[in-house]
Amino acid sequence: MDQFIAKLPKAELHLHLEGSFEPELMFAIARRNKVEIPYRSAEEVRAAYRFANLQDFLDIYYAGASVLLAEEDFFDLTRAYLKRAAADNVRHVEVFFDPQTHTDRGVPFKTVADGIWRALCEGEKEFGITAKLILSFLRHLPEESAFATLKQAEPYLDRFAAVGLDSSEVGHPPAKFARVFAAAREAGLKLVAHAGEEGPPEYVWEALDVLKIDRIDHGNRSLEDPRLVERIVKDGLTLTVCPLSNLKLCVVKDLKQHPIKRMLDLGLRATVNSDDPAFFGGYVGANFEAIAAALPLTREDLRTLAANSFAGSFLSDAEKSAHI
Ligand code: ES4
Ligand code: ZN
Repeated sequence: MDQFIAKLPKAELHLHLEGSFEPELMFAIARRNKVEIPYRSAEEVRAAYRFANLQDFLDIYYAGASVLLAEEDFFDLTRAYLKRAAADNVRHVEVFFDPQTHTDRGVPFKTVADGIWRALCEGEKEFGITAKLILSFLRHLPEESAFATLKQAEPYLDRFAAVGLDSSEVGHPPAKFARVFAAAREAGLKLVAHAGEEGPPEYVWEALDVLKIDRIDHGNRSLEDPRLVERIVKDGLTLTVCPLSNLKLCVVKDLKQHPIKRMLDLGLRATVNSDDPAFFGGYVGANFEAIAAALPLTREDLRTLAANSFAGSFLSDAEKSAHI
């Protein structure tokens, strides 16, 4: 089965670049930037990656990202991800970055955007991976901060396919960002949002009805509401599901209870993604392998999941047919 999975051409639609920051690279960049990190080895860092919930993880994720300072750092981070994704036969990626995590520390937006963009352009030639970039707003910060970020992005709008919404979900419902999402739509961007990871089905409804998103990140808790499932199926929206993330953040107790098979059976367009692979123990190939081992997925199901990732991407129809 793992051979079969390895050979499937895949797209990855839910990946936080800051979440692909492997401890070895973190140490190398910290040394280069003369920044102290409170661990002695990569093994010690990995041993600290035990999370009871999303917030537990986010605290460590933001601490790790704080060693990123120069354009070259963002380039190295992005290049390392693309190289690793290519090894899993990933052909197309739509990746998130969190500008506020960096601009709030005094790193200029341009430094972040230029480093990532250069790596994506070079990666297309070197690894044959096409890429789109999603600017993600931090939902624990006020909407004004998201507006300021969108303003900073204006000179680079042609580099961004979409805006997203991530970070602490509960207590920060989608409607908090209604106006900035409307402005992003006006600027020609697609819209995605994390919804129903820890938050209730009502947050997914709000992401659909108030934000008018084009794709749902996670969406697990949608299954608690049959009317919501019906709506998502009717609209043909894609869910970017992240099995190992769900396990490590205790969204599911055990992968045997993971809802991805049920999602497919309900007619939902589910995809498999790695979210923050450096923190959750595996890239997209490992996520496929883990669900294939835990659930009664057929080869046809696995083929469907991989095909869904291209169908649910923001590639044009012509670009999609070039990939499949
Ligand atoms: C995230 Cl798993 C997850 N959920 C919400 N926000 C995030 N940022 C990075 N990973
Ligand atoms: Zn995520």
